This record gives sequence, structure tokens and C-alpha cells, in this order.
Amino acid sequence: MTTVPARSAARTLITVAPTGAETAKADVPALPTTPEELVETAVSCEAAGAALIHIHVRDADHEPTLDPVLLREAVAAVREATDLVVQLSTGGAVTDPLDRRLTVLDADPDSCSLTCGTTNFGDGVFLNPWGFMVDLYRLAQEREVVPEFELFELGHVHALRRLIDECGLPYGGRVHVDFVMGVPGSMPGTPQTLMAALALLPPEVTSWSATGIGRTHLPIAAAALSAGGHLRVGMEDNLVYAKGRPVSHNRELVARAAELATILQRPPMSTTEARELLAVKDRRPAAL
Ligand code: KMH
Ligand code: ZN
Repeated sequence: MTTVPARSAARTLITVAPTGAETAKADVPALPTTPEELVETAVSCEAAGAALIHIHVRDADHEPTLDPVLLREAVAAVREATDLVVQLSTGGAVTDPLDRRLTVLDADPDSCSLTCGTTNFGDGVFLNPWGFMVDLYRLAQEREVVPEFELFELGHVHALRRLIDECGLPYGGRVHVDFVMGVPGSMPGTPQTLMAALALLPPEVTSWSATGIGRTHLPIAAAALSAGGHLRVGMEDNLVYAKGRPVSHNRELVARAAELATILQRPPMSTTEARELLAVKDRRPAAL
């Protein structure tokens, strides 16, 4: 008999990852790449049920960038317009150098992604050597930024164990992980793999979410909800709403996730509940 994990939640944290670093604006005009589109997407996805936004910033040419000024402006703009937990990607694009990826924390996000190891990433390699993971983790602790541990591989789950042993708990004391499944060359986006990964989670993990890339998006969402987990959706991970029907706005993916979660009696959690779940520091202007 399969047991429901103790960390199974009554409500669902919905994360939206609206942009990513891989898709070209020219190929997908609906991808939010400008500051105005990012804010409009954030507002609209919050209204549809999202409580956390995972942001990759694009420059004026719609190319992925780690420009510190643009990152700061993006964080401030989303914080001003919404109550979403603001998470910046430290993964960037596969071409981004490690030292530049560390500077993402200078933009003072609530949360940052922290991938627990190197992985195949389509035709590329997404580099996350041990020393970089430790540096990023210690910097996040120092800056009081809550990391979201991104796990693309079963080996990453074990590397998280090593990271907690060596560096202790994150700022706030909660450990939230996100399984990124179905990246070509990395762990497959199947319910069986999700169950295997869950079985390996260290006991310190207090919450987990999952996202499936491409056609694994919906099955992984259903499997994660069934197993008590949270959801990440968005055009970073999936550009197809249904067979032959492209996603026209991130809101559609969030709304569908919210509906699915509600049907399964685990409705979306509010941004206030998400802040408590993740124990993020309150950086909203009114709180300062
Ligand atoms: N763009 C990928 C190479 C993250 O945001 O931290 C890495 C990624 C993970 O998207
Ligand atoms: Zn990302």
C-alpha cells in the first residue's frame, strides 16, 4: 500500500513560471518578455490562483539576461503590483556563467531557485557543480532568501541531503523542493519516477511541488496533486494547452491547475498561506 506523505498539504501552492530562458519571443509572441508583459502576467496569474512567480528576465531584445538593474526592476515591479512570492531564477540560461548567476541575489528576491546538481538539458548541459551549489546556498542564507531546491534527477535528491548536512537549513527553516521532470536527457516525467523521487526526499523537506515539461505537464500535475504535492505550471515548462492548441497566456495554465486542485479538494492557497509555508522574509514595501 502506498502511504500519503506526512507533508501532504490541505491546499495547493501554485507557482507560475511564465517565461524561462529557452523559448524565443519570435517563435512564441505570447511569451511575456517585456516588463509590462511580466507585470500583466503576474497580476493575471495571481487572480487565477498563483501564489509564487518564478522569474527569468529578458532584455529589450527579448533575450535572457542577468543584468542586475533589470532584475531589480522586475522584482520591484512585480512586488508593487501583486502580493506574489517573488522568486528569481539562478539557473538563467545554460550559457550563463556561474559567477553571474550568484549575483542574482543582489536583486533581493524573496526566493531563489537552487538546482541540486548538473544535468543534461536537451542538447546542452545545465551546470551546477557542488562548489557553486554551496556558494549559492550560503549566500541565500546570508541574504535571508529562501531557496527552492530544483531537482531534475534522482541524484539531485541525494545531493540535497548532502547540502543540508553540510550547510544546515535554509533561512526560515523550511525546505521546499520542486521536481522538474521530463527535461530531455534528465529524469522522465512519469508518475512512477515522481514516486521514486518522493521516496528519496530527506525528512527535513517540509513541502514539495512538481512540474512536467511539455507533454508531461498535465500528467505530472495530476500525479503531484494526488500524492499531496504542490504545482508549478507556466510557459517556461509547457507551450501547449491541449493537442493542437498552443497556450495563449500563462493564466490559462494557472486557471487549469487551480481547477484541477479544487476538484481534488486541495484548492489553491493564498499568497499569505504561501508566505507562511515557505517562511519567506517580508520584503513588501509596507512591511519595511
Ligand atoms: N533555464 C535552465 C537552464 C532555474 O530557473 O533555476 C535552468 C532553469 C532552472 O530554468
Ligand atoms: Zn527557471
